[in-house]
Amino acid sequence: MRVLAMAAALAALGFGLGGAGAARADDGYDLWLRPRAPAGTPAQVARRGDTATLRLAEAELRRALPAGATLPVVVATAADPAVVAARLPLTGLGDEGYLVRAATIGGRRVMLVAGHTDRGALYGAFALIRHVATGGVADAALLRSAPRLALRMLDHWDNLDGTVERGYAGQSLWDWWTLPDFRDPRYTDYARANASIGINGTVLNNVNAKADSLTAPYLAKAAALADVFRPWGIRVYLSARFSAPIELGGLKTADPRDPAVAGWWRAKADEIYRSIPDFGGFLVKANSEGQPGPRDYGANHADGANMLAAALRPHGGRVIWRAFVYAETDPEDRAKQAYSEFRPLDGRFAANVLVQVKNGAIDFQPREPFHPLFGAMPRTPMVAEFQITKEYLGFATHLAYLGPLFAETLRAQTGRGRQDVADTLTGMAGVANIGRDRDWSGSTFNQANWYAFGRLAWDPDLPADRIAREWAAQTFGTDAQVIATTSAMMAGSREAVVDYTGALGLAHLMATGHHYGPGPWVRDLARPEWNPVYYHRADAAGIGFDRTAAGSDAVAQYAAPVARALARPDTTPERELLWFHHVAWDRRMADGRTLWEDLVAHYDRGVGYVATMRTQWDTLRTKIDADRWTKTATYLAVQQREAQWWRDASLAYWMSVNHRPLPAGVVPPAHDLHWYRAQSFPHAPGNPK
Ligand code: GCW
Repeated sequence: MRVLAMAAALAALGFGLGGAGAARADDGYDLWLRPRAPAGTPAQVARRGDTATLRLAEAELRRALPAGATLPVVVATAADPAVVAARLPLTGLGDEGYLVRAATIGGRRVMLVAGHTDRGALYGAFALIRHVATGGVADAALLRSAPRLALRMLDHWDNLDGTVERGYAGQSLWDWWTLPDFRDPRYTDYARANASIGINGTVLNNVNAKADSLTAPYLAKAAALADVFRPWGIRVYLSARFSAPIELGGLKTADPRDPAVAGWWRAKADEIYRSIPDFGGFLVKANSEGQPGPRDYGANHADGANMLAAALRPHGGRVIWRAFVYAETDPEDRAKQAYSEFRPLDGRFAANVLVQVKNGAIDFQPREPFHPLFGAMPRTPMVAEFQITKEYLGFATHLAYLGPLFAETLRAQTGRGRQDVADTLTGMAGVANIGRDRDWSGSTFNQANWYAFGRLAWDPDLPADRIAREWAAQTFGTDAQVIATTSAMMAGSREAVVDYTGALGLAHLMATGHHYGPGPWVRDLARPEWNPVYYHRADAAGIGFDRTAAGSDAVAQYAAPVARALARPDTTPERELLWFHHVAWDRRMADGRTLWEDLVAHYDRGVGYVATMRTQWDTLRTKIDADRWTKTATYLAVQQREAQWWRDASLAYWMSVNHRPLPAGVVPPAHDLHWYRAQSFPHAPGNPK
């Protein structure tokens, strides 16, 4: 007891933190914000101006910067007379950008942390902290940056009963029951973590929304959270259920063209802004997977979005309308449906509507080609939606660093001039991987996905491996071996998941409902596009979905240069081959092997990568605190078992279809296909009924 208390006291004082060596117990709560100034004389930090946000910036710097390591630091906004007098290059920073550099302010040489707004200064403070925590020399700091994307949002799929759809990090962080009275300090810690990576918006509730979240008691709860988040530069948004005028307002219809419906939403918006003056707006999932929407009344998505937008416009709010639509009545290739429905509406949306498009055309698979809507709606502000929570990449247990996945989409060339996907965006939304687990995200390495999402939303050109190293230094300390090893593990970890779940452009091969584990054999679900066999189309001769002109012609949705390349198997990247083409098992691949041999090799490579990560992690045993080391080691063992399961089950199934032997030397699956098909997981997490 005594020893523990002593250790805790020392930890509280900041001993042993942020540096190499000396590992201490750590439950991961501090995320990447661990570096803390050693006890003793605090760094000199002053503030010019007095807003809640500037005070936070000052406190963060004081907390993190080691004394004497820097010039005295001054936090200020650009309009401060002393900053104006210094004539610094502050133009072009916009509302949220920052400049951090040595300057003479009021006759003193200082490290200035400035922005046009106090939010910019706060981001500058976090940038300086990051600079120092990743080994940068404080006095040499010359940091200047403004976010490329205006909206950098987390979408929580949190339900009012505390469950989280596709959440694997425990219950919802929002304790709706004790709100608005109790403002759990975790809400502040959440906002602080988000501000440190530039997140400026959060959607509190699931897109599969209940109308209740728009009732007065729930609005009061949302308002309490908004109060906590505001000084950190974060606005609150709510998912709105389109049929709320019926459920809450007693109207007979939710038809967006009905004046009574529009009036109900106007009054609702007025009510919301009375308690949340900076409310961000509504996120809407309409006419998708059973959610109500304008199509129920013969109206289109623009009619629905514009009606809500009109209610929010007087208050400066926005509608974020999701393009994730596919209808059971539509026999068209699911990958084509969002484009077919939304592309003709370009130019028809009100100015305060943004269309939110998933990174790929199906659904957050381990790999998807970029969504053809990016670049195809030049008159509509677009938000790219990514899934940070790992619904299809191993839940919380698998180590899969998603920086490369995000970057792959953001930097995909749209085929329109030199434009990449990031160039087409106004915002990025990430489906949060945050819950009430002590470590927030279900594992230490999952925290890196939250971190990478924020960093890329700020600057989509940041290299994913640089983000990984930056995260590792702040999370584990600046020991070179730790950074090199963890970032090497992370680098190929997402590709490993692709390899062991289905490479070469395969997708949607998972088991039903909970989406845990393999189910490539599934063919009995009511809607064709819910079945894995719909996606892989494997038979004795070949495998893959023909999306060329001879098939569904989804390739025609891309700009001409991209469409031309994707029209032929030999000019399609092999990693996307089976997404666009149905090809023979015997097809020769670039490396000379047949497609079947190549696919088998990918499965083995994926499993092998996990085995290597375990060995790499073992080398860090003495360098990382026991808590985080042991949990990660255990999860890696789970991942290896499950990667093997994915590989074995998939191979057993493919062999039952193609009747081909495994290439020489390849280890056969441990069980027969029947065994894999018989596995059932009735209580797998993240799948609330
Ligand atoms: O990926 C699917 C998920 C659903 C989710 C839906 C969506 C919120 O399996 O759980 O519902 O996407 O994005 O709307």
